[in-house]
Amino acid sequence: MKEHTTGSSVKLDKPFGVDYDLVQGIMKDPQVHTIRLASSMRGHYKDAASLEALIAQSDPVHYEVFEMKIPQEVGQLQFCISKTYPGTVGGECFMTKGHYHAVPGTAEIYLCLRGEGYMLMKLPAGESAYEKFLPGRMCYVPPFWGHRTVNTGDEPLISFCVYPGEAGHNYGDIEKERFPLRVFKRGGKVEIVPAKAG
Ligand code: PAN
Ligand code: ZN
Repeated sequence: MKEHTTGSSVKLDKPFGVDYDLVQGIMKDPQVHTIRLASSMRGHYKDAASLEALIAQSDPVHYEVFEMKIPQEVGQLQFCISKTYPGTVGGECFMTKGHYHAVPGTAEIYLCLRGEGYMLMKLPAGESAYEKFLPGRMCYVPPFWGHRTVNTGDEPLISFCVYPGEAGHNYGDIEKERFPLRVFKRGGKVEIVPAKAG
């Protein structure tokens, strides 16, 4: 992962505005810009050998997140642009790592601006769900549901996300449990399959 803090001097204790480039799917002056490469996705794809080949070849960007440094406090709202690139690893579509919120009873809204794909979701007890991402479609992730974005298209999948200030992120639990569903694209056909069968 590459993460850097930009020089944005916006003060967050007073009302402020943020500019977006909705064509490129970027926040123009973010305070935090996170870039996750293929090499930060080890352990997430079914075909580990294909991932290693991709890392050796070019280690492409999987996704980027653009954020402001909103205090992690009750009453605040976190928001970001999440941009997942197109591509596959052994036929499995590029995706985000996925997480639960560290404060698990906090929901999230994803409004899809561009691209297409799915939000994969799961509860700690194992129940899973998915929602289609298309421009103009919003996905509501209820409290307690882990969530991961998957790009099934040929262009970046871009969403604007909003969630409670205190939510935080818990990557460890879902990494151990694994998502019950995987999304593949072979010969242009998208398939959502149980992870065991994938
Ligand atoms: C999003 C995600 C973003 C990147 O802002 O953080 O899509 O995915 P990972 O955090 O799983 O790497 C969000 O759900 N925030 O809570
Ligand atoms: Zn989240």
